[in-house]
Amino acid sequence: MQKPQLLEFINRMLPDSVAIVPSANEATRSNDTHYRFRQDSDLFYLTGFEEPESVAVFTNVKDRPEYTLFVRPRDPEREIWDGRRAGVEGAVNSFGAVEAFPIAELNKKLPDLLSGARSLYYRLPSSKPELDDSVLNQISQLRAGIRRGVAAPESIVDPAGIIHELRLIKSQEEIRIMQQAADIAAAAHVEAMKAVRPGMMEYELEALIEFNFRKSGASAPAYSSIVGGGANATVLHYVNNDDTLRDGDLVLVDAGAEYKGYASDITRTFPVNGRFSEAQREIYELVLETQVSCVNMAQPGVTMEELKSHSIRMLTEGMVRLGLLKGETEELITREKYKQFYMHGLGHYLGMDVHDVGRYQIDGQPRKLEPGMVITVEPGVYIAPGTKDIPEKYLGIGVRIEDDVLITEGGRNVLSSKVPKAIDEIESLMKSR
Ligand SMILES: [Mn+2]
Repeated sequence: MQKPQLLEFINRMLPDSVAIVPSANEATRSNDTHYRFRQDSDLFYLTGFEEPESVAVFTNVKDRPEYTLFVRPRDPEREIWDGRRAGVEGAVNSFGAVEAFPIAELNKKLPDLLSGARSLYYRLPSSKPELDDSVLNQISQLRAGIRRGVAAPESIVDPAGIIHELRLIKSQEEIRIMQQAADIAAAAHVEAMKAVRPGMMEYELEALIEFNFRKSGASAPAYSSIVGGGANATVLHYVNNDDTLRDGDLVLVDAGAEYKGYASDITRTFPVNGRFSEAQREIYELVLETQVSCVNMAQPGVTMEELKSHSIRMLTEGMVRLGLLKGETEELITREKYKQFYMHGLGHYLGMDVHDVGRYQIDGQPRKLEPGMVITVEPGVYIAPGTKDIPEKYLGIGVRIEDDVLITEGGRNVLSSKVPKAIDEIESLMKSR
């Protein structure tokens, strides 16, 4: 079966062009053991093919759209160790390639594939230096034959220009999968809220969340899960998760699942003992109001920049109100004083990659949101212990709230809405446990 996006990609290629898209490489974890293989998102998007040591070649030469896969051949001996391979037969029968060859034959076939192509789509450098060498070598050989009438590609174009724009706008099928990825993560966050107790370790909560991901069929967390209790929540990339969760502290959980190649990315912050303190409530309400306001603003025509500016304004006003910042809001914004407590962006594109591809600017201007884009909205306030000249009650509080938001014709659809974020909803869920 050929994916619809594969035909769309070939259609958008220049006439008389060839595209070469390689697989990801296996990554060593230590010595002779590997991380679980994850396919290159572009290749997976176009073909659905999930094996390493593969290369897809797309041709649009003389208006003949074709798709050839180079793959690891079947090998009963190796398959005992590493698992089943589709082989050249499977590449044709299950993945819609018009032709397929063993990967070892790629170099031999390159002259045929490239001859007659006026443009070559190839990302330089790719993940495979030896493939870069073969491709460039092949082009120089074709050029050497130009006087004999051989045609060599005149331009080498990064295929990401087409593929990443396609990936940015999600199809109905992709949206369906992303909703499932969000549902899986939302359910895991709910389980974490129900299970957390003072004295638990952060990694126990991490394990519970990731158990729920896998139990629901997710292939893995979409990124390293963050479970930060108390002041650990003020460390943005806290991933060790090896501290004790203490009575009276909040815990920040940033965890998303990868399902059928697509990511979810959800953050919730909730009290370890089930009740927000006054000070925690004040910071949390500020972040929540800002987050809800930004989510409600997200719709076609609005830019990520506008959403971010809106979050900066609301958070800065709130920081003044709470005594975290002193001075005029305008000036605090201009001088970026809010960055002491809100130092990251408001959100990002979400898709196969958790920080998904697609341009944020077009011709130097912020790009407008369009139906089919999925973004995250994730403002936060982080008050590091030891911060001077602020009310002491806020020290060590870190709050972030993050949802996955699909932009629709009429506005938006919050994919991650199945996990509560209002204080009374969180407290009543935690009370019922
Ligand atoms: Mn995120």
